Amino acid sequence: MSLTTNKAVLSWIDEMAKMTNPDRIVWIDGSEEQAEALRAEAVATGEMIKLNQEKLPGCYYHRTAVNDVARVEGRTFICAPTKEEAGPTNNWMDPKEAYAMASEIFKNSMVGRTMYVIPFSMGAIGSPFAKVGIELTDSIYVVLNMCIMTRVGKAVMDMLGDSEDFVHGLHARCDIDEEKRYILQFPQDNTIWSCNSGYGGNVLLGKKCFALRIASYQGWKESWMAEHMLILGVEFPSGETKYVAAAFPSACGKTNLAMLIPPKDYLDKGYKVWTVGDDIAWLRINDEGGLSAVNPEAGFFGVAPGTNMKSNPNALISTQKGTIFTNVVYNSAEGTVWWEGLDKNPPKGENNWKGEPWDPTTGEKGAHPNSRFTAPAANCPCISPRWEDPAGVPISAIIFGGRRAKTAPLVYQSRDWQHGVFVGSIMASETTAAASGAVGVVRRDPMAMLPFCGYNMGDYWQHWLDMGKKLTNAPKIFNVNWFRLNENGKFMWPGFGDNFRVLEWILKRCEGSVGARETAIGYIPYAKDINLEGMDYTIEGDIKMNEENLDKILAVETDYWLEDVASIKELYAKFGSKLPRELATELETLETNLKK
Ligand code: SAT
Ligand code: MN
Repeated sequence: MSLTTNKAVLSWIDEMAKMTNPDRIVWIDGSEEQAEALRAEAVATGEMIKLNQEKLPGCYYHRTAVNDVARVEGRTFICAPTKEEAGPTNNWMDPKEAYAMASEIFKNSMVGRTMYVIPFSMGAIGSPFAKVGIELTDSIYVVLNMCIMTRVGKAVMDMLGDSEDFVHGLHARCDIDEEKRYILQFPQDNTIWSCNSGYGGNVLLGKKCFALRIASYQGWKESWMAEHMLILGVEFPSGETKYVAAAFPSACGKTNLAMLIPPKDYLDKGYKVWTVGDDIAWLRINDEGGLSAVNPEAGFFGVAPGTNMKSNPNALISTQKGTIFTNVVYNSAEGTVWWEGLDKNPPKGENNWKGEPWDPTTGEKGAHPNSRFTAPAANCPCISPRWEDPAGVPISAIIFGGRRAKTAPLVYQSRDWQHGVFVGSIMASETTAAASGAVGVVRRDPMAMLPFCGYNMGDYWQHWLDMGKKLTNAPKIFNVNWFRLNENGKFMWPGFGDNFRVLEWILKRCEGSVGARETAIGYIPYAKDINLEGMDYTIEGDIKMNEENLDKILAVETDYWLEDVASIKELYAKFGSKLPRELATELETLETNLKK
């Protein structure tokens, strides 16, 4: 039974079915009955394991193939008409060649299998931000994950009506052959083809493929922005809430920041943090000439290892019902799950994520480092009352960040929007060799969009600059670095809940109620203006966090910055004439300022 009479939809499904040749086609209607039947089927075939329903109601466990545990950037392509449109930071394939090559792989790939048709909305149904996608897949695991991560079912097709404006997503597991694994985005065709994977961002096509790669292209064409950003709200004791959006490369604690719990002193005064989203923000110009943002997703696809009641209780609580766990340790005796960093009691006599016998006392990891939970956002104890607001939330500040051992101060503010775009474009993170005190290998990751920008990043930067010109009430742009190390490789800032103190300074800057020191790189706080009250952090030995030590994390290290300038020049050189002139000017200004 089809959920639509939309001719464009039906003829496309027909065409894809002719190619993949499934035994049957099943529409996903978003009902609990259908989802429950699919769960039962997945359990019967061994695709999923039902967990202890008393301890973890509605929760399931899944293992992927051993060769299929993460996104594959090397096999991800932007299939734009020309290589220049994909730009120097993306893999490119000619669309005709890509379709021809992949058609051979998809051909008859669903013989003996079911093709599920998943109509999904990114953004709350009916919101002016929302966009429709349809994913065809032969994986029940994908169906059930999409039902958590997006809004699925009949209402989506009703919203689409007879429009042709939907993302055409095709996924087939095929043989999970790494050599034939392709994640192909065709931005000009509103199309995504993904084959030979069954894992996360490769196959949950609403997430990185649509909500970032395709949507970033749509945003460029339609004057909005799709960004790799969390969104959170800070509620003040007065009851007023201000929102920020923040972009970080992976492994910088994005989910932790999104669900931050303020230090006790603040909680006692009535401050609170609300989560709107932990990974993706879609931003549009609002009536006030500012930017409003929605989280287009409906769930969290979070990294499990390291998540515990201390590091992120809100995330852990979110996973206690209706959640799918992937590649963590299955505790078969209890019907529960475990991962490194959950607690100090790994189960004994169980198998690791691969399903092999595993002895935790050897130090071998039981869960894959990129093992995940897929949890409904509605489970989150601090989910914002406005997380599904169709109009989005107004953004006061945009925050960029990275993991830098020495170079970046704890926080600085850009001089204006154009400078802020520059600050985003030079974002970088260091490999955690930095943890041993050495400065790690720098990977530049502009706006944390390096693997997610669906078109030429030079055009993307120009789009940021152009958006700024349309904003009369633009968010202020900041950069943070929670990961500054001292000479002995010790973290100089505690991170986690104490990051709230930096958020407070940022929001004070937005309302103009606190001063700052102008430096070569932008505005830096006076140490006295970051509240350290009630903070009890020992950097090392008896060196405690105080104003004097805070000053050290706020210092601009000119030599490191000059090294950075050289590396930024290398990045910019790749773009040739696509590099916006404004960014070249900002880089010159930075260099001149540093050499003064
Ligand atoms: O697998 S996902 O792309 O969804 C998550 C990630 O790798 O950032
Ligand atoms: Mn992400």
